[in-house]
Amino acid sequence: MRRYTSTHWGIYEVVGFPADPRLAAFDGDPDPSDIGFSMLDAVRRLRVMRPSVRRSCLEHGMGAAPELRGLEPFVEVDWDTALDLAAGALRSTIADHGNRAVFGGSYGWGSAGRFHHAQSQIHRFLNCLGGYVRHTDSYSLGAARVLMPHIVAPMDELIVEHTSWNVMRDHTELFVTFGGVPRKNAQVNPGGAGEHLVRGGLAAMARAGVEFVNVSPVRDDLDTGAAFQWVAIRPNTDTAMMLGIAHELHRNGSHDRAFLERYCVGFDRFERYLTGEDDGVPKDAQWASAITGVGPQVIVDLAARMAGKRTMLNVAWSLQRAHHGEQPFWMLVTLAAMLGQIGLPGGGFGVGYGATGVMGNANPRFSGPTLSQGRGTIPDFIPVARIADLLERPGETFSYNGSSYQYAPIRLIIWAGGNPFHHHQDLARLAKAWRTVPHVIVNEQFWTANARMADIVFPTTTTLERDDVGFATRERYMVAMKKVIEPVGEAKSDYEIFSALSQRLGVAQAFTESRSEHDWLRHIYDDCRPRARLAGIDLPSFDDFWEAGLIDTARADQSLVMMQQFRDDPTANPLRTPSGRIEIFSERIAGFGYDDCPGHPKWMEPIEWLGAGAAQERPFHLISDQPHTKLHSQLDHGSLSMGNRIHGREPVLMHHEDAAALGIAHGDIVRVFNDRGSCLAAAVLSDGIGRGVAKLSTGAWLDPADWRDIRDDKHGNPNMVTLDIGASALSQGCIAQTCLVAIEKFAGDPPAVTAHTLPPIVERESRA
Ligand SMILES: Nc1nc2c(c(=O)[nH]1)N[C@H]1C(S)=C(S)[C@@H](COP(=O)(O)OP(=O)(O)OC[C@H]3O[C@@H](n4cnc5c(=O)[nH]c(N)nc54)[C@H](O)[C@@H]3O)O[C@H]1N2
Ligand SMILES: Nc1nc2c(c(=O)[nH]1)N[C@H]1C(S)=C(S)[C@@H](COP(=O)(O)OP(=O)(O)OC[C@H]3O[C@@H](n4cnc5c(=O)[nH]c(N)nc54)[C@H](O)[C@@H]3O)O[C@H]1N2
Ligand SMILES: [Mo]
Repeated sequence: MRRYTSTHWGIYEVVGFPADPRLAAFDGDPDPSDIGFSMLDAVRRLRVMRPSVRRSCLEHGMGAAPELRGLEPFVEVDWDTALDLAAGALRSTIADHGNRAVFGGSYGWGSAGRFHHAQSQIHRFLNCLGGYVRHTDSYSLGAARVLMPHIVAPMDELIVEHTSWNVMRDHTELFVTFGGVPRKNAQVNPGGAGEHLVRGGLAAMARAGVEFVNVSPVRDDLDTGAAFQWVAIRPNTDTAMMLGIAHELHRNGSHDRAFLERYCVGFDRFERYLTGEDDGVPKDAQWASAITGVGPQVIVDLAARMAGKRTMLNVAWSLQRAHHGEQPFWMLVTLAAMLGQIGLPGGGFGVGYGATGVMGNANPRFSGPTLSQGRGTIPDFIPVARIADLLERPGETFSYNGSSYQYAPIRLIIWAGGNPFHHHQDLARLAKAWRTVPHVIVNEQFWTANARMADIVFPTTTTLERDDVGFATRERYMVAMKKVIEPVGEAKSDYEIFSALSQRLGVAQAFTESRSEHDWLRHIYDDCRPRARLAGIDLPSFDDFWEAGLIDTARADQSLVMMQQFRDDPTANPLRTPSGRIEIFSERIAGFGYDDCPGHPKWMEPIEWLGAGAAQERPFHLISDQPHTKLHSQLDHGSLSMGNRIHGREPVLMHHEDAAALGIAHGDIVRVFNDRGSCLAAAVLSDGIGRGVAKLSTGAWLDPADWRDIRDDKHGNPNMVTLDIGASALSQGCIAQTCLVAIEKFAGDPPAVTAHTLPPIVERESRA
């Protein structure tokens, strides 16, 4: 009987179990990801071995000297001691300050299994205690998640309804993407990638003669296996380029008036802006060229080709992780509406082909097994990327999606399955705010910066150390995820940890419902069988599933065309927007009165960009994209990720002429900096990146030169320099891609990289 495990980056077969377990590619996957092969070599290194408590908390009581977080040794204790301390801090915080004082947002991409899903576990636990301050939206799609339901459809709906690869192969003639179709990103899918289709999908389209155009500061984020046109755009200016194309279509009368009338509202209002009737500035190709750095003729040509061909437009999610990040998404939909091909096979738009694996995948859709998170009574929340504001500004008001809210006064942070010292922007600011909160409790597997900045660290098992069920909608396979190795050290699962805490806090029954881990796996599996049946899938009994190891839900002849039903009959199948149609002008958004997100798509200068005056002192626009060798900061110390390092540092991609002007050679260590902070990285030179652009992938574990004043990183963590403000008052989304920096060659001997070392730990044995 074959044995499998499943991860966000794919399914792997476990061979050699139990004597010498190894992970092998799953033979049902046409393009397996290499990321998984470093799981076993990384799993025993840098682990949190035993429950660990920051020294002051043990010596002087919980809450002592929070300003010393990250500076003091950890003292290993037994499970009961650590659990009692954590339960005590939760109990007294809630008793004295209420559940509003507990931040359990706990964002992040913890492991893929559906039961040991850290977010579900922690939210369920905190809801059993009465509630907590939660987060909404994601770092991934902060601006788009808020915008898109107003103007077309919720992102979650669009994501799983993308026109499938086979349809694009047969019908698309021109595929124009803003930000590539990065296959490196399509390795990953939240909850599990079953079938990696992006490489094959792109290659089949190229073989069928589809023309590709990649509008991106980086050439190689598209790989079709054939030649394509690269348009090196200035970062964060895509809205202007799309406006230039729209203006050209309009000038020639080649926009589809019938489509705009039947399926959209508000084109007339937008038209006044486009033509300059509103503000005296026609948004023509010349105008767009001055902003984007793309030649006017390129824009004019592209407009003509789009109008004459079956055209699919696409945007990378990164475009909306930027200041005014709503605008490129809104403008993309507007441009597609002007072309009038939405709902036709191979035409229309995509919002993120390649951002993860699922877009374009037509396997059956149903929600798989899930653990109920329950319900608390605390209404407070933050848009996820407003964490530093929350900690710095209790009681202050923030705007979000048409309303005003207040930041709750947080006194306890509890985190499982995410790493804010990886994911958040302007980490110097976050670290300062973090050191003012009385209590921080973290479940972690590895000694990441998030673990180091905690008071109590509970050692947590990895996927490889427990049984689970894997499934993600449209990803084809339901996987019996079987334990591969015994827990490392004294690690326990999040479920066991929260069960033990709930026991101490008097809510064990509510949290566990008296179920063991295996009772739960069976329960959540059985619970999803009726939903699967509605999607035409007859799942076998749990025992048969567990025995088989894997279920294939694929059906023959699967294909999808996004928004086809709406096109066929917009009256019978209206959109869930206020008008039931595509909103090129949104009365609702206009009514919110936000200057930074008006009623129709509009070019507004980002706070930092290459067109701004500040670009003279900080001449590079830094793109911090997703790493191809890992998922965020996970497996940073694995062999795949380490193999990509130069002198131990993360590579930063620069144009060779920019580097030459600064006396920087390939492989040199450089300092990337601005007034927020700095990091060291290793220069990699190329002609496949725009002038004035630098690209430093995320994921290098934070490695401060000085933990007392976290400002300068030695390893290549771009969030030392990124900017921490909201995309707009509408969404408050993360704007990691809006960031100017200076770069210089590092003079002298670079400091040693220490990211992958343990913090000072007083071992339990040595104390006994
Ligand atoms: N500059 C910049 N910053 C960015 C981005 C960017 O483009 N540029 N992208 C942003 C985006 S889109 C995202 S989604 C975020 C991602 O940010 P995160 O999701 O926070 O990053 P990860 O490194 O995946 O963190 C997951 C953590 O959970 C731990 N973990 C894994 N499994 C388990 C488990 O079962 N239990 C527990 N308790 N822990 C577990 C891992 O060890 C790891 O430390 O980063 C954001 N940050
Ligand atoms: N291997 C791997 N895959 C991942 C992840 C990972 O950590 N590792 N993370 C996953 C997650 S959580 C998410 S949210 C998705 C994110 O998916 P995306 O947001 O799409 O990913 P990025 O890699 O940040 O950016 C994609 C491309 O956009 C380009 N780009 C950046 N700024 C601009 C711009 O202003 N204009 C244009 N035209 N292009 C621009 C960059 O050159 C980059 O190559 O990836 C997912 N996939
Ligand atoms: Mo993300």
